[in-house]
Amino acid sequence: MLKPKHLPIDLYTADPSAHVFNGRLYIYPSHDIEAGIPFNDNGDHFAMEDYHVYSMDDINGEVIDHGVALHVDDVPWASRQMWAPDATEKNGKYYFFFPAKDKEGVFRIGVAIGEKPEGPFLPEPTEIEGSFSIDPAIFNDTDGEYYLYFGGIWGGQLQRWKNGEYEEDDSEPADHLPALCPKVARMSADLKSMTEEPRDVLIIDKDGNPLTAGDHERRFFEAAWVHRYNGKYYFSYSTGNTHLLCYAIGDSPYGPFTYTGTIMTPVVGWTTHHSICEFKGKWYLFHHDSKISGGITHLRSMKAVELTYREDGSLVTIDGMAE
Ligand code: FUB
Repeated sequence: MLKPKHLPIDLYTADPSAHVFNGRLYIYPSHDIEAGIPFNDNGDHFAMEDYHVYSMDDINGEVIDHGVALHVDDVPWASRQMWAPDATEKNGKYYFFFPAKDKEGVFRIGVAIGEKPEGPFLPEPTEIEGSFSIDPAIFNDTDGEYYLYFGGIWGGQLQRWKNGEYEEDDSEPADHLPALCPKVARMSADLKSMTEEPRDVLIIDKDGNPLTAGDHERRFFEAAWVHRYNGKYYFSYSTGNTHLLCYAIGDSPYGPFTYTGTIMTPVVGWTTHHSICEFKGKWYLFHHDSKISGGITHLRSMKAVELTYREDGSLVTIDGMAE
């Protein structure tokens, strides 16, 4: 599979986070719906209400839809906009991390726990204390520690936290200043809380300088993901308004990460969001585009494509429009 392929499913799905549990591939996407809300830069038209989990025993095999794993109505603290989720396993339990707006319209991150990888998941009564913004990605390191990455600018509200607390000020740093950083925190043993104040995930250029806010082709926008390859940590993300999936490489889950290149060029649709996962000895990029809906930006469909590493650990760039 060297060109991106849509996964054969009925619903509109996006932001696919893929993991292998018990030898089977599980995908945790957003479930896109048409809620009739006009497009705006805040992303209000992404008005998702629930999550389905998918699984497959082979990358070209049948994709099972396991039905609704969590609905916004079952989350006591959440009001709307169930955006990009992720999941992990610990000691035979499954932990589903998801963002949603709270009753005040502020994005927070919650966790819901289940006995099976496909859910259903029972949400904790409150959001993860100290969490904010969107796009949680939970990374299980080889030493048994778990790290939560999150953040997204514009509609994801990361810029509203630039002074350490929530402010209704959407201004971003001036173009020549360091870009806003995604966040990371080590999780507690029960995976229900962060053990520390979220830290900045610093993305630097080859000279060691932080990427600047004006560097829209390379700076972080949303869709954090971390995977390990040959002992290195790969931090990958979307550049948002320039529609690229990029990656940066580091020696620690905390970073800093050195910007390395583009994983995928723009797809059909405004957003691009992905995960990277090894399955049966091959590496895959899971992502989405809006081709099937005819370009409707909030009605997206998940795709998968095999990734190729070069000997130096860099990734071959994939053409997001190829099929
Ligand atoms: O799916 C809603 C939002 O769109 C996600 O949280 C972002 O990463 C973007 O894909």
